[in-house]
Amino acid sequence: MSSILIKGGTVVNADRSFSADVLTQDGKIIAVGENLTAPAGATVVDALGQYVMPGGIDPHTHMQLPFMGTTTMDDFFTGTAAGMAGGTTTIIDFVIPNPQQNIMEAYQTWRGWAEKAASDYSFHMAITWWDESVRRDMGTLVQNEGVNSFKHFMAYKNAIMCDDETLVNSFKRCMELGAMPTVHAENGELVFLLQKQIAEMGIMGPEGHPLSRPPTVEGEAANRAIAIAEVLNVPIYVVHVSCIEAAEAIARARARGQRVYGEVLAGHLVVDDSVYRHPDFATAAAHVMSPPFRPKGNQEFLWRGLQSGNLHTTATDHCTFCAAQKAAGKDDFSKIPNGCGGVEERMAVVWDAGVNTGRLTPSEFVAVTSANTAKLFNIYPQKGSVSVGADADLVVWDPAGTKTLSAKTQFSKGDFNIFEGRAVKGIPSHTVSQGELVFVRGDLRAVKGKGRYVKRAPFSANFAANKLRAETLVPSAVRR
Ligand code: URQ
Ligand code: ZN
Ligand code: ZN
Repeated sequence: MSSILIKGGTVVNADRSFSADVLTQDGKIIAVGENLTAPAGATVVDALGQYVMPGGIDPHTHMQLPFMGTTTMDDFFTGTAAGMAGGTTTIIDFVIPNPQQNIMEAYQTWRGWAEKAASDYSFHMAITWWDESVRRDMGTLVQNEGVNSFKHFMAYKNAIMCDDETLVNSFKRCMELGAMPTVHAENGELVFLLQKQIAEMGIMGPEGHPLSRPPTVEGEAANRAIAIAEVLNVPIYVVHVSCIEAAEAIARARARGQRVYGEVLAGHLVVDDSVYRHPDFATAAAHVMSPPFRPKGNQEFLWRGLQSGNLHTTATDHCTFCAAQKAAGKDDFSKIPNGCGGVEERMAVVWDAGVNTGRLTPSEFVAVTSANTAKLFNIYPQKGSVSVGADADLVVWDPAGTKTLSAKTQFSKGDFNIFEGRAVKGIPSHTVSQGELVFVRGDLRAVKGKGRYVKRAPFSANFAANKLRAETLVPSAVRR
């Protein structure tokens, strides 16, 4: 294994930034400090005028996902390679069993697919149905396989949608296991009805997609999931918060002291719903994802959520379909495969629109692109920190570097870029994954199969308070 000395940079962690060199050896960070010397044979990276940050962690990707009758364009190799080109060195993807499919069988299938990954990866397990076997297997996944988070789609009726019975059973199981429940918060019954009503009005183009999923549909589901978590006294993580209604639901719950966490997609931070009114079907359809891009005003509210600490992580929901795949819905928007890319652009977009505008400090940038995800899914400081003993997953960030984001130059296998034409200032000059240089000023050196599965231990004391919770809920006067 090799050694890398990153000299002359400013180290930025979520808690502080300071001038220091960083030395890696055998895939780990072995020294962080002033005037370090390079051991014989070490590669030296000149980081003068640049930041040295923990490699990005994207908590929400779908590589090689079979969905809506097709499979995403990026597989676990091309998707993780694209991520490394953008400074992301770990992804948390999703195992999504079909309803009635044994979840251990689905888990093994996804583990097989991910063998080709170029960078480290982990999995949230989606709970798409319920019976005693699911309850049992959730325990096996937590205790034996290092899964500590379970996803619940409240949308996608007649496919992977959870009803309240499944939500309640699964959230309760998460509490027992010390695992984090997460939700895709859209009311799937309302979406199903609105899709039919909009079609009956003769609106079949992509402009119908956001009309069938108004912010209230997301706000209702967010409030419902948060209320279920509150009664069961389990934390909850809301993925791809896209609108004011959902962000406010989280802020209200947090103001009451409830442990609720929110994720924001880079796309939802800078793209608005005007994209659905583009005259070109392929362009409008390329932006069909759920929750949809929202009217102007929602984006600034999401930024305020990150700034205020009511929203915690940034992700991409990288789920790339090409124009031919999106054309499945050319006569019916509800048939357009839902999903957009972003794994490569997330960090540059959040830096350019977040740090360059003064919304975020460099440390806050590290928090929302890496450290907070590591903490919420219990892999900190192995990941998400430039510190001795941590994995040598790093990004050397050139704040003066510029780039125009485009499908023409992206490494992703998708044929569209939701950030097309966006000129950004602040880009990765070097990415280090497992102590190896995998990206150097445009030269991507991803190696298929180099990625490792990252186990995530369950939490413990946090969730054992349920007994206390029951006692505080039942006033002493009626307790026997
Ligand atoms: O809903 C998700 O997160 C998956 C199916 C990706 N597609 C999407 O539109 N967000
Ligand atoms: Zn989703
Ligand atoms: Zn997703």
